[in-house]
Amino acid sequence: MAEEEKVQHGNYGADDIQALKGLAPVRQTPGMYIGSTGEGGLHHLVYEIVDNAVDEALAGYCTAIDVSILPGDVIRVIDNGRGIPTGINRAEGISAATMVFTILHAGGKFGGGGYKVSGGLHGVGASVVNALSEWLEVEIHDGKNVHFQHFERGEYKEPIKIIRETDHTGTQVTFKPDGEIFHSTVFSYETLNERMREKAFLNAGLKITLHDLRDENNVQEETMCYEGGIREYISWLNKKRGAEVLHPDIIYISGKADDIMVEVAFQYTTDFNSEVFRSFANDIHTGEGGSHELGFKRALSKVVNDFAKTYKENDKSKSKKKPGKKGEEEKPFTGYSGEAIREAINAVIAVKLHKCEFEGQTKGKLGNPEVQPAVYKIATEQLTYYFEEHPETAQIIVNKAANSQAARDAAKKAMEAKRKSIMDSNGLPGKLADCSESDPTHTEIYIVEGDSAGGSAKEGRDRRFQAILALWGKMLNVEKARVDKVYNNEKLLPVVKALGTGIADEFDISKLRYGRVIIMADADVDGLHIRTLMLTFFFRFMRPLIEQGHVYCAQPPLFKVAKGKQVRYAFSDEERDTYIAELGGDGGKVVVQRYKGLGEMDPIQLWETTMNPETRTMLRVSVEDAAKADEIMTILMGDKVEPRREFIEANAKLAENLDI
Ligand code: TTJ
Repeated sequence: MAEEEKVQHGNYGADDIQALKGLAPVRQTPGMYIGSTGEGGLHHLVYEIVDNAVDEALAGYCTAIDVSILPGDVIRVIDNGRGIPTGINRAEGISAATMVFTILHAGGKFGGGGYKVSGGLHGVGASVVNALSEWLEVEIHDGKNVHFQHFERGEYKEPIKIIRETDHTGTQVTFKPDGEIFHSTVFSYETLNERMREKAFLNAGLKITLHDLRDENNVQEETMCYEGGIREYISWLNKKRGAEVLHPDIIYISGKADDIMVEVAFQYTTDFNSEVFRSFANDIHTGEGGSHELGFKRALSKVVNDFAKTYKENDKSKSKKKPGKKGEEEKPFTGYSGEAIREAINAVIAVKLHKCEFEGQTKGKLGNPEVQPAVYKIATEQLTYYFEEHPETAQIIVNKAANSQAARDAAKKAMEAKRKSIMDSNGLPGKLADCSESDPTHTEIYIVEGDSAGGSAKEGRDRRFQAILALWGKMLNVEKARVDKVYNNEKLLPVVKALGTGIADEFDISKLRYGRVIIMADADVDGLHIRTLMLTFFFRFMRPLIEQGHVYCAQPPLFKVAKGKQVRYAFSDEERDTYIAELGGDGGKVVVQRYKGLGEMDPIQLWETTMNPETRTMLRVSVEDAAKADEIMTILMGDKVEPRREFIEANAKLAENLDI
């Protein structure tokens, strides 16, 4: 390979070879470093380079970053910082700049201290971009000379060299993503624009210019610079959403605790029923929230409730002077719920810390536990001060919390009444074909999607101990559902009624009417979708059912392989091929039927293959399985677009079939 070639040329020392070797794994499994080789990964290359320049800005030495998409979808990033150091690194024996582009994780080695945004989410750096580029060129202006180096797929033939003189400082990196690695190498101006704007908001005063120079007849460019930082982000977001504001001032909090830098800006809108939090850690969007969001939410609840309490006390002491009605003893104020307090808020939270830990399915959740108390401390102190200084705004926010709470209490009451009437009627759902036995240690219920499969199951079952519940209608999007919605959903309500346990706080396993709850869905993507929905529902509203091992997935066969009267059912492609060989061994015609759905099986086949306890195989659902389903559901159905996009990119095939 190329590396060995270079050894033969004898141009480099052993150190260089080591450095080159370091990047081979990046090209082998790019997804591990940049998430994917789809559009997300492609654009990630730009962010990775820009982040290095942003770090220089955070260090206080760079004021402007210029990003261009050049013809041929080549990217150029220029900053006006100090320039990457070009001197020889003693440990490695090569230029520090060369190291930045050829050694994994080399970024953090120099210029330590201060906060860094580079090497963030995927923990990679410029070397990864270099490895995944057909070519990359760096020009470093150090105030005297321009240093230049050219790389191809992460490798170099010549060391860094001086090519001319200069009187300014800065770094310029130009690269062309490798078409051998990426599905497409075409950049989206909108995607880059969005991300660069976010960067500009998060780094107040930093000037970022984006140019699209690919088509000289259609040049696009925008300079983004926000002196107000995340405050301006709030007003920009409100404008974009077309949201009206509840109070004129944007509340801004900033400070540093435990070496964590915290900034929060927020404003309430008149968009009730909404709650918008946008959080970032070291400029990385944390779509799943985390410890910084929690810290702020707790602080907000505390301060709003403290003020609400003093307002109430003041009111009381005033009204005491008037003669009060007898028997109208007021209940002590116990505080508004966090949800009520946050209703209609629009908030941006940005923290900067030395080492971020990201968690969750899409690594979109800040894990560092020390961040929560730091944010809480800064936010309670400053919010209290702000409310004292701005009593009109404080009053508006507290009143809004009171109204939100009242609306929620009323909704809850209405829901409670509705739930009572449903549960008291005690009737079983119409679509339930119940079994004759009633001892739950023997009974099982099949939850089947669709009437035709339900029909076959009803006919094929052993009606003594097997009940069938056919589901129909539109499934509720459980992600957005609250408890009250479940009781109103035509698809889930029959399940709740048939199982008899109730849900959520009222779940009572001792009322379970069937020992086994079996989800029977087609072996295709639609079936997968339904299974995911059902498991998510059980996970959220009836978790002990899963924890105690009551939930199963039926395993219907994929193929029927028959020759004359001999029949085999296959549950995988391999099994099918084995049976074809087995039955076809002594000649004769083997017929293979692929089951597209449960409905294609006659009742006897369904009994034999999927429902007969003697012959069937079933998968017992673990809490982990259900949690996985829940996470997938959150991503697919949730409000958060970014994780969904990443998930869809990572599971492009599945998502395509899921039709989302
Ligand atoms: C490191 O500490 C000593 C002074 O220079 C610091 C540094 O590396 N600065 C720096 C890096 N400025 N700009 C970069 C940079 C810019 C781009 C566009 C790409 C890369 C990989 C680094």
